[in-house]
Amino acid sequence: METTDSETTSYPSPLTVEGESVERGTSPNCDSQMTDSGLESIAENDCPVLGGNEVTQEFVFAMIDMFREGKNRMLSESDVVSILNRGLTIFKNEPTLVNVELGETEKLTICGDIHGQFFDLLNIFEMNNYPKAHNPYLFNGDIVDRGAFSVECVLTLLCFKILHPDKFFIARGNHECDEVNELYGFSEELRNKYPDSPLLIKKFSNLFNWLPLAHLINGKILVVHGGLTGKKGLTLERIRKIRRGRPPPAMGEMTDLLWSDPKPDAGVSPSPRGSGVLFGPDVTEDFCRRNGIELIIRSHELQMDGFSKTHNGRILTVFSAPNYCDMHGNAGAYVTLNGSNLKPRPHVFYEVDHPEATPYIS
Ligand SMILES: [Mn+2]
Repeated sequence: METTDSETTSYPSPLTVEGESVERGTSPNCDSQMTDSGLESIAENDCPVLGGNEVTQEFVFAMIDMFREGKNRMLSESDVVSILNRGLTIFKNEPTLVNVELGETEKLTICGDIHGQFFDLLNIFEMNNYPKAHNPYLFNGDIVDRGAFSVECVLTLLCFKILHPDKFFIARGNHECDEVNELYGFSEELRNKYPDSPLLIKKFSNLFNWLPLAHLINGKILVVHGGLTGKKGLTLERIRKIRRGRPPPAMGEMTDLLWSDPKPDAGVSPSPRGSGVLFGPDVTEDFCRRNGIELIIRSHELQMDGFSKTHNGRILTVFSAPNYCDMHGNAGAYVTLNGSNLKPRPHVFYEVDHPEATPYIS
């Protein structure tokens, strides 16, 4: 297996997408006037304003550019609520297990944990191109917590979901949950960035409750944040029937999908994480055989090389937060798949600089 990205990488301006450019504003402050056209206000101010307008590519790239400057400037609370409402409508219409059908020539990029590392997220887009209808992505959970830029990460990914609802996918991770966010940073970051909006965390947590739990690529590859369950006889049908719109309960299949990890020896045992289980290669083999699954792609665990294969090649773990928490020295990886052969190809990358900001390490 190839372990490094040998493709030619290019580093386009964040404001340029395939020849379309977005006007930069010049005003250094955020006291923007709402105008009838969102685009006008983007051009007039450095702070993009959505107002009641549609989320457009111009808006999204102006927002990314504002975030990239790293001066902690934020969208207005009402624009965040508007993005959350639009995202919620889309996710409520998606099933618990989303079918992704890749055509012969279509490529899909799968990313693992991002954990608030916004500048590393942008680096992925610069290496692998920004999300577009013909450049679909699947983010496999744990977008928020730990890193200092979770708000930037989650808003960026939600905007791409709104732009390309059928070609951009987000799965729930164990960190897309308000109880976990209270312990690992996202809630605190939100309080710091929106001190006058104490109810925003509830809006985020409601959206998180509706994120799909898993994706099925061409019927052959299951993508899930954590892993399999300790209960016998798990089927795709049972995953499809898991009720969402709620936080993961203390135990059960929903919780296992988000929290479990593979282990080298056979059988199922309690997880040291306190949630989910550890499952052996026999559990994986049995699940794959009974459900016609060739490969499980999951995330959830730090990988020093960004990815690893285990369980006789049936499990591929991908982790996309390089130098996790600014201290682990690990590489990150993302995986690309082509519809013609569904062979996963890992691309390894390293951390980039980010503005001074301390990760949330409890
Ligand atoms: Mn996780």
